[in-house]
Amino acid sequence: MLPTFASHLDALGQWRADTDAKLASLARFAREHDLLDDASAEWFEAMRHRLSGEKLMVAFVAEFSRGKSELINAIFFSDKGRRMMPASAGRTTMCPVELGYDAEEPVGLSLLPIETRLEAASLSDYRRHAQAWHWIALDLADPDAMATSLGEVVRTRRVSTEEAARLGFWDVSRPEDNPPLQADGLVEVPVWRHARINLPHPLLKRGLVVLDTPGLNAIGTEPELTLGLLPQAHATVFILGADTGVTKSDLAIWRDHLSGPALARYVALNKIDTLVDPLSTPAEVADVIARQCDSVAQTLEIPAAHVFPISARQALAARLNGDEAGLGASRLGAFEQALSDGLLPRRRENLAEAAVQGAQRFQHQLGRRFGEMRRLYADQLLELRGLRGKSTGKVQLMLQRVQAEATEFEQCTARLQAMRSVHARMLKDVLKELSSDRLRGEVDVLQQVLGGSWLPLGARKAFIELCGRLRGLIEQAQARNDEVHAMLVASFAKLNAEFGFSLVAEVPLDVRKYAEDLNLIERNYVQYLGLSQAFRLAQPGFQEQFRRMLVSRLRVVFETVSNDIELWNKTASAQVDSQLRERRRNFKRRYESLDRIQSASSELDTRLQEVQAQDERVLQLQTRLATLVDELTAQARATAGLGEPAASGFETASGLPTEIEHLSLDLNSLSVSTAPDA
Ligand SMILES: Nc1nc2c(ncn2[C@@H]2O[C@H](COP(=O)(O)OP(=O)(O)OP(=O)(O)O)[C@@H](O)[C@H]2O)c(=O)[nH]1
Ligand SMILES: [Mg+2]
Repeated sequence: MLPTFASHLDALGQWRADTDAKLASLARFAREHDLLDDASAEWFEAMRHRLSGEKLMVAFVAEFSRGKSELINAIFFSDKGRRMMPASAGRTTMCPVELGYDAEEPVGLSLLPIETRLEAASLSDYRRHAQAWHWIALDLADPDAMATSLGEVVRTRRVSTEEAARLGFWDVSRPEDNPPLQADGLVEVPVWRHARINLPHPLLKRGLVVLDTPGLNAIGTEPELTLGLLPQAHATVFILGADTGVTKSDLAIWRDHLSGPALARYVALNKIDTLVDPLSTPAEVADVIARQCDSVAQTLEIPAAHVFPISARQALAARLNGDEAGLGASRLGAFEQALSDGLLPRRRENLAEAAVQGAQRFQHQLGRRFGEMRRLYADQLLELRGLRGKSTGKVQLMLQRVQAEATEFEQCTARLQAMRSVHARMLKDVLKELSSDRLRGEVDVLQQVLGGSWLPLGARKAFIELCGRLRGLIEQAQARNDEVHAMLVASFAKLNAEFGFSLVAEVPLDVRKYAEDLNLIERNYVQYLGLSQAFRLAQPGFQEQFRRMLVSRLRVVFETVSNDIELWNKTASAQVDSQLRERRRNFKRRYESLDRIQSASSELDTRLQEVQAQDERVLQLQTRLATLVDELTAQARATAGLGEPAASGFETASGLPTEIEHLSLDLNSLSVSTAPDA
């Protein structure tokens, strides 16, 4: 019984490997024929890294005991022959649990002690400090032992209310959210702050990262989860219980954490097995389920088709027992299908378009270069043919002419030098305002304005102002890069006219689109600052965490902008370098040809043939390049087994087509331990 989501993710993984192989052939071809400039090499590497390493994060979010962990078991772990994640009555997941696979790290469970909350460092800081984590090896051959180890994620410890308060689990001003006080005056708090499971599960190996969360409305929720992890998930699954319907706290979680427009949201109405009533016919039960879905949809203000009735427990049991009928009754299939359709094709499409567009840009760039080479060969052929039947004196004259031309041409070097230094200076100006120092400075201004008192209203206003200033920085970078573009257009025109170059300025770069990423961060944080939970910002430790987290998220955006700008500018100067090299090579070749012809007139035909052969070789390269790019395009756009992107179905980030792509950058750095420093 092949789980649907699993098999689709597998198909996507295969597609990624195949597409990467095509990209690798293209890169190899370019390198072997000395056609790969630095900027293109960088692009190939980054694209291949994305294809092989990009993560897809699905977060499961809900109030306590709605069945998040059980659903994860049913979708991802039914092959283990038993329940892996603790999900039975009274076994509450106490910390966010991230399941993923990183081949560089050993298989096991890493646990970050809750006491680290007393330090200012953020979760992303800790990701880079292996020694801060408690590590437990997992024995893949022993599912029972593994399940026991995974039981760590529900472990609690009893502490005094003072300590609970320091750790962020107790607040006298919000008694309704506090954990129950026990007879001895102690309260239970989680032992761990965060858990990471590194497991070579086929799906996780394919780049899936699953995030299981503890009930979110609890007082102890990490801001990092709300602000760092959830907004970066490619999809969130919000789970409700058919036995409870939409409770007040379900609704609060939905509004506070899931109403952002950026996430692909899935709503599962779990535990439909509890609606089975021996006194009703199956049709009557189905009707009750349908009516409950309608009412959920109304309350959450989403279309009824977006609510999926399921029974996670029934699905898990059915998969463990190979019970087709039970699996059918659990209705998990339809939900998994929707999850695959809504998520994976879009994922593939984003990657495919990035790969195809990049390859086509590369082809175009080389096409120009090939054109230039062929133009020079044509000139040379003309020159050589003109020598037929001419005296050695004439050849001598020609030699002198080539020499004179070469000398004249070399005058361009001073001009190129001047252009390069102007370009470098302008580029430095563009990048200056995007540095992480500048960014940190801006965030510090926010802190100064607030002066330690992060009252929700003030914080919100100051934060919105900060985002405004940051958007200004991107706008300014855009304007300055436009100036670079104008400078290049003008300089290229002059160089082409005076020195016979055929330089073409790239199409202007657009970094304005990244302001959309800032908007997204702004929306998430503003939402958080407006939350009832913002009271937590009053605690000094959290403030520092908040700041670091903010800086690290903003930095991903700014680094993406800087990288784009650098790559664009590198591509522009690479063109100049390659044409300069080609021209010099050409002078040398012409000179050598004439020189040989001068000493033996029989050489003329040989030289003509040589130049012709060189020209043919360029043609062959061009054909080969076109074939490789076509093959890559065909592979990248092949949808066999992967399905088309869901037409509408979900509220995905369709309004912001580049968003998922950019976000995945942070995801990458999140799930391997190289998250940016704050
Ligand atoms: N009847 C029924 N019970 C279910 C179903 N799914 C989960 N449960 C039960 O509901 C309880 C809570 O499930 P969990 O998966 O632990 O819930 P959770 O959302 O992870 O809860 P927390 O970790 O506390 O946030 C457990 O006893 C499950 O066995 C279901 O489809 N039907
Ligand atoms: Mg759980």
